[in-house]
Amino acid sequence: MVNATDPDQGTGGSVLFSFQPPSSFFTIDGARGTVTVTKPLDYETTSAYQLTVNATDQDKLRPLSRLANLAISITDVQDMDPIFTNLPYSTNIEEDVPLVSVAFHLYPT
Ligand SMILES: [Ca+2]
Ligand SMILES: [Ca+2]
Repeated sequence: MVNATDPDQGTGGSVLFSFQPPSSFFTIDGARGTVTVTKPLDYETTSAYQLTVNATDQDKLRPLSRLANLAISITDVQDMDPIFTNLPYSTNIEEDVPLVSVAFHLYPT
């Protein structure tokens, strides 16, 4: 939630928020300043967002505005499966190898 005050009286003291430019992942409630997620977030794709909030008063003749930065960091959650690399795997084994011989080894990285 972002917050702004404007000491002017009437519409010149009434503030509306917007993102500048608009974000495709977040919206801001113009009157309350509440920032909401509108699209699924993915830490593996984007781990942080830099947004610019514009606060504009509602004076009809000479609206005044100011900008502020909003930094949003995404926290990683455990949502990825392990990935095999260097696929496909194959090996040759002679038919008369002793039992318990190592046939193949996979390395976890
Ligand atoms: Ca004002
Ligand atoms: Ca993750």
